[in-house]
Amino acid sequence: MRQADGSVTVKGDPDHPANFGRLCSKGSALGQTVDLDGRLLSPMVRGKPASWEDAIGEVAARFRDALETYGPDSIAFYGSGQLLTEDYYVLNKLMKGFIGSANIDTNSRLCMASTVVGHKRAFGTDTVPGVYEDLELADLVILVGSNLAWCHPVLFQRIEAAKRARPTLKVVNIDPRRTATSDLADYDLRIASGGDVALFNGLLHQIERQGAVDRAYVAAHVTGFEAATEAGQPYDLARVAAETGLGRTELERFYADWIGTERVVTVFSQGVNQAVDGVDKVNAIINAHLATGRIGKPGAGPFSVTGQPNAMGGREVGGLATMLAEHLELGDAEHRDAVQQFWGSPTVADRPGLKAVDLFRACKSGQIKALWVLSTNPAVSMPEADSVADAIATCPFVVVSDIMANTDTAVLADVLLPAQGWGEKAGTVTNSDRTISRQRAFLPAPTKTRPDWRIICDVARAMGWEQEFAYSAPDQIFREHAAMSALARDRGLDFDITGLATLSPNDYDGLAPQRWPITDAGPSERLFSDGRFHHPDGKARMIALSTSDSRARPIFEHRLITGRVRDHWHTMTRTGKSPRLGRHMAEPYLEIHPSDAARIGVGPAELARLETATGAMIARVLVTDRVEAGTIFAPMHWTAETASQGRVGPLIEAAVDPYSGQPALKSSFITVRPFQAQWYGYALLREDATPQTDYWAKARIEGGWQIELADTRAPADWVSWSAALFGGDVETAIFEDPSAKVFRLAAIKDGKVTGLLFAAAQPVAVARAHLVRAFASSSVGFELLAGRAAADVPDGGALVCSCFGVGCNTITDAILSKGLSDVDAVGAAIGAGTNCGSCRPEIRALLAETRLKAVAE
Ligand SMILES: Nc1nc2c(c(=O)[nH]1)N[C@H]1C(S)=C(S)[C@@H](COP(=O)(O)OP(=O)(O)OC[C@H]3O[C@@H](n4cnc5c(=O)[nH]c(N)nc54)[C@H](O)[C@@H]3O)O[C@H]1N2
Ligand SMILES: Nc1nc2c(c(=O)[nH]1)N[C@H]1C(S)=C(S)[C@@H](COP(=O)(O)OP(=O)(O)OC[C@H]3O[C@@H](n4cnc5c(=O)[nH]c(N)nc54)[C@H](O)[C@@H]3O)O[C@H]1N2
Ligand SMILES: [Mo]
Repeated sequence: MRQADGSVTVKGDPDHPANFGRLCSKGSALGQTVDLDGRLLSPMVRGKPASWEDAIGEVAARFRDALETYGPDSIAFYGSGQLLTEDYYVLNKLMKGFIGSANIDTNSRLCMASTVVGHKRAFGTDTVPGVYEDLELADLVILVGSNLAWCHPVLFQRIEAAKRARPTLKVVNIDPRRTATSDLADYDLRIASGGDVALFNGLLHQIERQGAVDRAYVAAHVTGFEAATEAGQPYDLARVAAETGLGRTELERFYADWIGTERVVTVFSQGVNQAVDGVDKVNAIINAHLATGRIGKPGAGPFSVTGQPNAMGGREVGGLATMLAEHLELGDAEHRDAVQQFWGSPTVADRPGLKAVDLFRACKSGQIKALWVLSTNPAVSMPEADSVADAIATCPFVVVSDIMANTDTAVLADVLLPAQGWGEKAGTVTNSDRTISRQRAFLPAPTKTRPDWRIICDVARAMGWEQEFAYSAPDQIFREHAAMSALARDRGLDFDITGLATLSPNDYDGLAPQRWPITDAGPSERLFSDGRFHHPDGKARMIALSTSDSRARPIFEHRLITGRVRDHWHTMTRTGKSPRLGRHMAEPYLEIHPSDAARIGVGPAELARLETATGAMIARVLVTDRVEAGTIFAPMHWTAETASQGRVGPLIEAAVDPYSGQPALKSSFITVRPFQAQWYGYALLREDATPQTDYWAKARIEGGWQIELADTRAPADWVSWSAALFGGDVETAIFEDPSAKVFRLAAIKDGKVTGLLFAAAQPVAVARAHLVRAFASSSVGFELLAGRAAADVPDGGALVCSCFGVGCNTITDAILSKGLSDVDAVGAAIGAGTNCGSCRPEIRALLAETRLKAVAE
């Protein structure tokens, strides 16, 4: 909702079947991320603003030129699960049907590709059998490589509520780390990174040994049972324990729970997909469900949860180099003919195109002459990200469609095309349980921006395909897509939304969320309840699996796991704009076990340098037993825009799963060394600035920026150094307090404090939450240089609840003063944790800590 003052407030839709009106912290802060700051507001050609006509003309001419001179495979598109289905549909149509190559891949290759292949191996189609209600109907929910509390907070809360209502609902969390999700779990299995195939092969072995196979189901609906169980034979407890690092008792308990519970849902995401054996992990999980017939039933089944808003929609329209639209097969000549006829296109790609990692390698080797990147930031999110950035810089012609002007990828482009963002454009998305939802425009779009589908059609038309891309609104594209799904239906596949092929523009606008298949008989529920799958014999396949880690462990001594934090979204191009969201985690960090930290010689809040053969990173040290010794965790979010060396992508060798081509983003080998800082600093600024220090990381705050700093050399002269940071024409006031060993400097302009710097030989200890809050007021004075709150001013402490801006001190005070005993009571008293709920695990930890302290005192 736009307010009278132009700001935006965001509320959930209480009637939506997936979230019933709940939003995550990022959704709730959307109002802070949709302003025009940093937006790309005009087409740009080689750094200069250009008209749409010129920009589109340039793109079409260069693509045509590449096509005619070097052939279709000299062009590549790299898209995103954050495009809408309509955008994706026309992008795929343009590449596969008109340019005639399948060189269109997307960030879904980094996200869902292993699940797609695993599903197809098992079911014959890429189908998520379950529905979200299954998580509530289950008696046992297994989470494998899924930090649901932070990454799918709304689903997390649905399970949490179900467990509250029915405490016998058991949850097991399988992750090498202890995460916020552990909070919900009856127990964790702290599996060794990469141990999942062994664990689930072991489960299959136990299922067979303990007589838990559903023989009738297997006989009627499954092939490959014998081979799969034979491959599972060697995985007795001893072998599984050796490969997973788990104890025998833990394993026995898990196997007994799984085997003994008919209604079991196994949820999985990136801890499974992003591995060299990601597809095998997916099939290892599905094998266990097939052997016991626990699939397609209420509260039972394997359940892949996707990440991006439209990762599923992208799969439906064929937005990967390895598939055709509507779940049809690129490798099947009859499918290709049907597609070509439907589109009335001159050609159709007849072999798979380049998958993400190879696509950027082909940019570097010179095969790709023209590249279009849409709605994704590969210079940050790809493995070997330095080399990917080089490849993009080297490619002769690069177009980037984005909503932001200065992403790490956008700065490498020849042409920038300004897209309309969420809230400005309209279309549809599909979520993890096959529910298609409408996204509606409710914000005025900046005048020179266009929706992605339109930009793509503009280019297609300018390349000469006028008629075939003559859409004037997204509903026209959607109807074509829905009609095209008849091709899949007629070939025995389950993707069928023909029931939506004749929607009027009005019906499309008012389309209520619904799950496919959607035939004339209406939408459907759970799939595979009849035991019929989509291989030619109608049966599902179990896959014979084994394990071997053939990768030699190099000299690098730590295993690096990467992933997400609660309040940031990927490369932060939007969440980085929100002061509220930046406060939970304000800089790149690594989690390291106390024994490793001691051995390497890095202490809490110091900095460390992470290194591999492909790149390096500097990050803040968080000493914690949330990770095992030998394992490091670092988040994926920081970019060259937000930190000096905070990108984790460059460290990651681009090893891929052989079937899916998905990179192993969760297990690299690295070295960790102390970063030898001469000094550390913390600065608050009114204006953005980029310091010349080895380490800096900046985050938005109300009324300015905060920057963490460190360098291997101290400036010769602090005053001129600071003046440069704070913008030249300022006066500086210095407060030296030798006893505190902190150097304090204030920058003053027109009698107002415009910047503060705290510097010290050790990591700077000042009350950041207090400073940030106080700095928001334009009338701040020198008292801030104290670095902490005055005795009579409450210091809320580090931010816990982003939605309502509640800090840890406020929560602890409320717990003590009001005698609060659980998370709901805290919510009722001060609101914290009652919106998105993703901070509930942290509030619970504060409750436990406060209680412990109270007992000790
Ligand atoms: N806050 C937030 N939420 C998000 C996103 C975001 O950027 N920010 N992104 C969205 C997207 S696109 C996605 S794909 C999802 C991802 O959602 P998740 O998959 O839940 O997120 P990750 O943090 O990438 O990884 C999950 C867990 O896998 C564990 N793991 C690592 N290696 C292994 C292993 O070998 N075995 C097992 N069993 N576990 C392992 C990690 O320790 C980590 O806790 O999140 C979505 N939601
Ligand atoms: N190390 C490591 N790397 C990872 C992962 C990991 O776990 N670890 N996870 C991987 C996964 S699962 C994913 S999904 C990827 C995500 O990685 P990316 O897709 O690279 O990250 P985003 O920041 O989501 O990039 C989206 C871009 O689209 C822009 N944008 C937003 N809305 C629109 C729009 O409407 N139109 C257009 N044209 N642009 C828009 C944003 O400004 C931003 O630049 O990262 C992958 N990389
Ligand atoms: Mo993702």
